[in-house]
Amino acid sequence: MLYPISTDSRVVMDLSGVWKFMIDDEVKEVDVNQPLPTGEPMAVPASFNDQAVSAEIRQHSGYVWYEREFTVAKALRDERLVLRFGSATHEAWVYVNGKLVAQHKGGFTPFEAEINEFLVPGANRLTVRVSNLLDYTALPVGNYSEKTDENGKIIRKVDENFDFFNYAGLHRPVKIYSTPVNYIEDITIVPNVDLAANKAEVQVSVKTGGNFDEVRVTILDEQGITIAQASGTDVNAVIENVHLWQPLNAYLYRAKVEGLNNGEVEDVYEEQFGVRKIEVKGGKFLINGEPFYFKGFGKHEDTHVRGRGLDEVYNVHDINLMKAMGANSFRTSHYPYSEEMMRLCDREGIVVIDETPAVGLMLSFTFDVSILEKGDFEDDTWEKLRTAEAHQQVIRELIDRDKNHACVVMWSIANEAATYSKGSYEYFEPLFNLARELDPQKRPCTYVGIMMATPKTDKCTDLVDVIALNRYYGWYVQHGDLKTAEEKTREELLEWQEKYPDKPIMYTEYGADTVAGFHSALGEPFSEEYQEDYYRMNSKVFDEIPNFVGEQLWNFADFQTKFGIMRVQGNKKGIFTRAREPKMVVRYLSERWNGIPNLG
Ligand code: BDP
Repeated sequence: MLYPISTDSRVVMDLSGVWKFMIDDEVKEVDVNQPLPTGEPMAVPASFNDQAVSAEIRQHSGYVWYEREFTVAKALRDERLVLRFGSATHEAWVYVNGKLVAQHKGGFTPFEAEINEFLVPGANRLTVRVSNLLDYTALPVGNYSEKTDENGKIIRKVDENFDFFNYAGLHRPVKIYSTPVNYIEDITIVPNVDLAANKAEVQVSVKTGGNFDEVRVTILDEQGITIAQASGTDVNAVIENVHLWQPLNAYLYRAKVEGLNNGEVEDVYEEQFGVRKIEVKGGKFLINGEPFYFKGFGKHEDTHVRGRGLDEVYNVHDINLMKAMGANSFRTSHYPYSEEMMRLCDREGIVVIDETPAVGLMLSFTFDVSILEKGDFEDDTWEKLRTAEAHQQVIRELIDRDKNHACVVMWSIANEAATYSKGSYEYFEPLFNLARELDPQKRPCTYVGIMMATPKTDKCTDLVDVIALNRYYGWYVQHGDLKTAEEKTREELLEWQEKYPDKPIMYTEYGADTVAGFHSALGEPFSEEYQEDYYRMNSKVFDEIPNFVGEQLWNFADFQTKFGIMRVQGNKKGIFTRAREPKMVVRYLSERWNGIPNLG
């Protein structure tokens, strides 16, 4: 799916701004043919939860309504008009002038609908019903329950089966874009690099809607100079003396795609792309033929008041903080991030592990690995969960959306699923096959493994290209005892290395909750001293493991979670506060990371 941009043939209208909002009390039926009976303002894009100063809105589980008006200028009304949502979390029903035009489930991927036939001259009413419900069929996985109160009102409840607040609403821009009636529908770009010859063959495939006599593809460099041109919906363009996209040193070409009739250009779209080669070989993760070392983070889309809504100021700032620290990468834990962030990472040379919203696929839990090793552990996760269909859908939608991004070097199919349980291999094998089949660039695939999934207990490691581990030695286990934690860390990493000598190993999470400003002469847990000692201990062990290809810590910044006895206004494992103030450990990590080359 193409990102909406303005070109010589396309216009984009942004519907960001203040909409009307109300909670659906499910008592009185909402009539979509009438304006919503509410005056409550709600800014879009953003989560609805923290904007209103209302516990009822913040904690609401169920349905909410959004509404605004828009007008399409007369000059555009003969064009094809598409209403597009960057995302609606987690399910949306979209009405234009009372008619249902789109419905979409899955809170982190875009969807769109042609709306010409529903429009009237002057003001049009756009009404959206959004559900934030999650259950065992949805991703992320929520524990859902409902009851009826004494007035016959349904009270729904979603208990997050994951460790981040269930922010919801219209999180990403809502836009209307125009195209001519004959239009470019999709573009797929696959660069094949010949490193020795310093050239690339770029396959560009174009999907069109309507009819064109001719489709023309022009490859332009960063200066806008034409490098190659060819006609057809499947072209192969050769770039000699290719300028590679490198980590932290991005170079972006453009594929200008034109659809022509009778020699006239009707539609034009420009897709940026980087040329780079990703390989996993001999226990190394190679970018452009050189071993790459991941330095960076697991993150969240999470800021004050906006919640999970797009915030480009924070996106730019976060990437600048990363660069200042010598970091080069992050994982989109635990859901696809905004398209705007992906485009920024392409531009800035930030390397991204692109994760699906498959989190919470684990219905029972033990930190006692010995029970798992003995085979005594009974777990019916894979019998109870009904997420396979949603999982296939998010893989399809994520790869469809992000397939051309140079920044994406690997797909993460899930975070901390019960890959130690009976039935997990059968669940994941078809999903890995699907991702590998769908990705035109054939990127490596992984899932991010939970602590109890060890070299002895994990049943799915054969499926992954890279062993990605979330480990909390010294925090959730051996809490406060970094000496034993160090031994455990070393022991496990060596075991992985020995069992899978050809697979690269990386940490995708490790961290310690740290209250900013809390200090301890004895380096006690929760203090800034402990956080630093914890990271120093881990670094020491990483440097001993030959196939260790990267460290992405948990978390970039403190973030909001549901209420819980282990959470103090959220998760405090950030190395920055939620406001992006550095904790003490940032100095140590900056020094370390600035001293480790990205490649080589
Ligand atoms: C891991 C999860 C992550 C949590 C983190 C933690 O992947 O979402 O926030 O642990 O507990 O289990 O801090």
